[in-house]
Amino acid sequence: MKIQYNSEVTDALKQDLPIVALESTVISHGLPYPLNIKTAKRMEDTVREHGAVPATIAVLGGIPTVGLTEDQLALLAGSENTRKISTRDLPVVIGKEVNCATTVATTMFFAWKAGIDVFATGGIGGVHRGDGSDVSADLPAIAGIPITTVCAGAKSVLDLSATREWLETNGVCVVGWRTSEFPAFYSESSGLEVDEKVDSATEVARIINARDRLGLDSCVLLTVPVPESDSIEAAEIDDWLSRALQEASERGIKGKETTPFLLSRLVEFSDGKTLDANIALLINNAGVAAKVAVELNRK
Ligand code: PSU
Ligand code: MN
Repeated sequence: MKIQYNSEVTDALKQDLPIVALESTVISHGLPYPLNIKTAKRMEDTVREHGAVPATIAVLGGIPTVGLTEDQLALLAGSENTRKISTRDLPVVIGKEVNCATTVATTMFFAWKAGIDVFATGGIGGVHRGDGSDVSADLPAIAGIPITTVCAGAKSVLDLSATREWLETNGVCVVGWRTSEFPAFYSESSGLEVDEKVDSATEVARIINARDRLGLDSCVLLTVPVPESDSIEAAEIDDWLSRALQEASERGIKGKETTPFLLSRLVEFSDGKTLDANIALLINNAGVAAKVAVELNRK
């Protein structure tokens, strides 16, 4: 498969520098313009400040692209009709000259193909509330692609206990960054547990190296709570969320529209509080991912 790289990532791969993959659906569908481009750049800068190289991933003109130029990033952030692609879309869109934003599932796939071990996102997809048959393709990707994904747990709009259960059944090692609780995206706590609490990047690297020695195919899911100052109480979110879910069902929102719709309604209902939390956790996750990438790269 042909992958194109920007010059920063080309050099990093050649020199075997630590690299952190970043996704693009959060830019095109997760955050409003122009905060999306600002956040994408801040995530990249945060990775650099921690000593690693950022590789934001998308599909441009049908070509998987690992590491975007400034112009490519601006194009994705500013355009209304970028397609959000998950695993099932890959055979259709590759080879077609379309611009696509990659979700957790597809970003993981291209990161792995490019030999990048660490990936940072906001919150993973999971089992939806109400319709338990709506399960994000992020979950099987997490169970089947052996990299490390850094996230703030699964998005609060989901059925978190069903999502947590899915990860357990499918053998995904869920690690908590300085927490014993599975974070709930906008909230630090969910009442659910992680498999192991870790306090340092060294500890995480040991777990990742052991996964590799075991030859396991699953991702190590490193969950990092949203920074305390931006964390929102679960009870507060529940109220906004029931209104958003009600609206989604009245308006017949389905499939891949569901998550972006719910997230944007929550921003309105919360007067921007969920947006601040989302941005804070994205930047924070990028920093933790870079620390892990640097540690893994130490040989
Ligand atoms: N993290 C965020 N905001 C987002 C996403 C992650 O902070 O919008 C995106 C990711 O790309 C994830 C997707 O893969 O939401 C899940 O979409 P769905 O529930 O339709 O599978
Ligand atoms: Mn879905």
